[in-house]
Amino acid sequence: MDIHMQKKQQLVTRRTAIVTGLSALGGLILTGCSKSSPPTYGNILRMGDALTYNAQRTLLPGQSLAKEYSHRDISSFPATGTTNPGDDSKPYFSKDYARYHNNAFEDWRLSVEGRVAHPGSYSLADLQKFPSRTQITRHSCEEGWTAIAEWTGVPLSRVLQNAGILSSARFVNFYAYDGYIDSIDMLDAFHPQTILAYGMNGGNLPIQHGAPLRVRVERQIGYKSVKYLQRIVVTDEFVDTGDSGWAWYVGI
Ligand SMILES: Nc1nc2c(c(=O)[nH]1)N[C@H]1C(S)=C(S)[C@@H](COP(=O)(O)O)O[C@H]1N2
Ligand SMILES: [Mo]
Repeated sequence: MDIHMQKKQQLVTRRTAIVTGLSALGGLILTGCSKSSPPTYGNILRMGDALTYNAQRTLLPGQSLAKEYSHRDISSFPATGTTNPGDDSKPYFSKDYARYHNNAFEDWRLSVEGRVAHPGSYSLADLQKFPSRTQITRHSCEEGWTAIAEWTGVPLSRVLQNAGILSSARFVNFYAYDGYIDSIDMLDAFHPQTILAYGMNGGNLPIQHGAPLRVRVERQIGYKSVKYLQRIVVTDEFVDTGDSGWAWYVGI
């Protein structure tokens, strides 16, 4: 079963649990949620959800860092969900990805679009020209395992600033070659440990971990760290990306 099927199956049970929980609270009405609010399902709306980049900017310097580890803490690291979008025996097969893969990602480019003054695309070499950040962090998967690795990449904030992010921006959506989509708010997007990673444990990012580029969102659970990045779209509206039965905000 592929990750999307797994997500769908699990979300049915989760949604039932959530709705049951909400009814127990006394008939909260879910349909009151507007399209531009993320599905927090009756939790208090976090500040980051409601404010624009402009408003969030003053909060950015005060953000706490996820714990960083040392080299001797690095562990074995399972690969989950999609492990190679270039595998034509899989339902998530991407012809484009297979082509880039066969060409060592030489002509691969990351597209940055939406609420930015200068939409454009970046090759791996372009991204590697920005100052890099390396961090050893613990990944927590919702399936119950954790693992520690070293990640190297460009802070997402650098790329967004380079693209001229508009002050009305509120969310950053990630689109991957296997059809996977997820999004974060500006507090996470500009968090110093949120990086577009092209390196893992001192080498290139391996295929099974999202080559050539994945996100690392270190204060959120594993499924926010989208692998096989294709497009980044900045929006001023919350876009329901379809897996809405899963908690959108999953801080750890
Ligand atoms: N494109 C894409 N990104 C993804 C996934 C996926 O299936 N496809 N799985 C997510 C989940 S549930 C986890 S736990 C991590 C797994 O990363 P890993 O395979 O490097 O361990 O990637 C996340 N990002
Ligand atoms: Mo996961």
